[in-house]
Amino acid sequence: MGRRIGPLLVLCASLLAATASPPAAASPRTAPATATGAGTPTATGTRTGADEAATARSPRPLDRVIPAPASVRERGRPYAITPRTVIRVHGGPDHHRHGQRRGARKDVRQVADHLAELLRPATGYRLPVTTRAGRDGIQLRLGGHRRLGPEGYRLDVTARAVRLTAREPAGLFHGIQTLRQLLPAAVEAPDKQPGPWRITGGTITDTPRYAYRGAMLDVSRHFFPVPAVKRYIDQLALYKINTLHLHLSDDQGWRIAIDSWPRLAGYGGGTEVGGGPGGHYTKADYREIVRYAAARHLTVVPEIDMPGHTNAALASYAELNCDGVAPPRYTGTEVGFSSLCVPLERTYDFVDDVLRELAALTPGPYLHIGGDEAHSTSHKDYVTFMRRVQPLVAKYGKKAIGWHQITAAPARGTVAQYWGYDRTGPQERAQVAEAARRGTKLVLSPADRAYLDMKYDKDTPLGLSWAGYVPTRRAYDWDPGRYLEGVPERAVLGVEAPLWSETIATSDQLEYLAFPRLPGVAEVGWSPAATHDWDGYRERLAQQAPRWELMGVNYHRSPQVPWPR
Ligand code: TNX
Repeated sequence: MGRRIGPLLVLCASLLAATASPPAAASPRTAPATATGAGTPTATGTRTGADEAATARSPRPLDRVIPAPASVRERGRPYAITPRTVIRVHGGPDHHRHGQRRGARKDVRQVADHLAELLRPATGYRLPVTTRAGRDGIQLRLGGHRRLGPEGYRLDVTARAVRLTAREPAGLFHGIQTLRQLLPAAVEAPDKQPGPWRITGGTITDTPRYAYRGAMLDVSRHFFPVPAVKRYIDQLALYKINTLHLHLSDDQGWRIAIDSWPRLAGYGGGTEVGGGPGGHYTKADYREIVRYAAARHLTVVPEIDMPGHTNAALASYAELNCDGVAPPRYTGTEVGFSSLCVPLERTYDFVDDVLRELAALTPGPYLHIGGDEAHSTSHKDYVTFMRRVQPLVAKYGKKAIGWHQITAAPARGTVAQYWGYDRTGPQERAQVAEAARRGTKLVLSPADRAYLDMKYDKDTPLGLSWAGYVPTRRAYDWDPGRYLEGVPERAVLGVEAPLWSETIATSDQLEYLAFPRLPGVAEVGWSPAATHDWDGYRERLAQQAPRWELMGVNYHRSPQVPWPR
C-alpha cells in the first residue's frame, strides 16, 4: 500500500510562494526507533543501542534526508545495491530533446561516475557505469516533467531498479545526494563495510524552493588554500547548495592574481589577520576551484569588496590613494576604515581592469562588488561610486551582487544581499524593502540566522557575537519568504550562509562553525515551507553525525540535537 508522507506534491515555486504557510504539519514521520520508553531522546539526546540496531536493520525512510524533499511516497519493496549492480546512463540520440545543451550527455556520465566513486569504497563493489540499456540497476536519465525545472529530480525505487530522472544534469546530481543520504552512513567510509545497502521503495519528487542557495567563505581575513576550498565544496554539495561565494579581497588580504595590477596579490595578499603569511590564488588555482565546483553543480561568485574593505589594494598601490601615500598592510580585525578614492579617475581604471580579468575567469552570471561598511566613504561618494561601477560589471557581461547597502543606488538587475539582524534599523530595512518592491532581487543572509561565524552560545570557542549567538535551531527556524517585512516572496532569489574568517584559519575550525548550522540554512533554501518542523528536522540532523564522523567533518555537538552516541 502506498503511503503519502509530506506535503502535497509541491512542484511550482511560484505557487508555493503564493501559498507559503507558517511552519506546520507535514513533519517527517517519526521513526519507530525513537518512539517512547528508555530510548526516547533526552535533552542532550542519547539513544539506546537497540534503537540504533533497529535503525540499521530497516532501510531509512525516504524523507530522512536534508534538505527535506518536496514530496515523498513510500511503496513496494526496497532496492538493494549488490556486487552485480550496474549504473546505467541513458541519453542516446533517442533521448535527445529539443534544445538540450550540447555536452549534457557528458555531464550525465560525469554524474554517474561521481555516484560510482561515492559508492565504490564502502560497498567494495565494481559498480560499472554503462550506456547499455537494461531494466535493472541504478539508472540515470534526462527527461521527465517540465515542472522538475533546472534542478529538480524524481527518484523511483523498486526492488528491481533505482530510476533517477531530471531535466538537467544538476537535478541528477542533487538526486544522487538524496540517494547517498538514504543509504546507511557507513557508505561514507573510505574502506569496505558489511552493508546491506538497501534503499526504501517508493518515489521522491523534489525541486528547490529557491534558485540561489549559497555559502560564502571569507578567504581574505585568513587565506584558505585550494584543497581546503575543495573540501568545503564537497560538504556543500551534500546539502544541495549550488553557489559558492568567495570573498576574495578585504583590508587584510587580496587573494586573486590580477595580471594588470600584480602587486595586489603579490604584496596585498602577503599577510592576513594575526600577521600570518596569507597567500593568494593564481589564475590556474582559481580556475581549478571553478572547475571543481562546476563538477559538483556549484557556481562560483567572486567578490571584490569595494569601496570600503580595500586596505590591501590601497597598500599595494600608492596611486590609488587620494593623498598618493600607501598605508601599511593591516592584520587586525577592525572594519570601516578604508575607502577607494572616489573622485580619482585612476580608481575606475583599476576597477575596470579587475572586473575585466575577474569576469574572464567566471563562467557564472554574477560578480559581487561588496559595498558593505563603507564607513569612510561619504554617502554621496558611495552613490557616485556604485553608479559608475555597476555598469562596468554589465560591460563585462555579468550581473552585480552587492551587500544590501547597495540598495542606496541599485542598477537594474543588481542583486542585493541582506545581512541585517534583529537590531537593523527601520530605515535601513525600509530602503531594502523599497528596492525589492521596485524589482531588486534579494539574497537573504540575516546575520542573526545565517552567519556561520556567530558563536553558537557564550561558551563555544570560535566566532564573533555582534549579531548575538546563533544556536543550531536559530539557523534553521526562519522562513525566507516572510523574513523581511514589506518584501514580497517573489523578490527573494534565495539564501546564503556567509562564513567570515576573523577567528578561523583551518578546515577543522571552519567545519566547527558550519556544522551543524549549514544544513539548516540549506534546508530553508531548498525545502517547501510546509515541511518546516524543528522536531523532525533535529532528528534528521542527528542522523547526519555518523556520516560526518566517517567523512572527517568536525562539528559542534549542539545540545539542541539528539545525537546518537
Ligand atoms: C560584517 S557582513 C562584515 C564583515 C565581517 C563580519 C564579521 C558584512 C557584509 N561585513 O566585514 O567580517 O561582519 O561577522
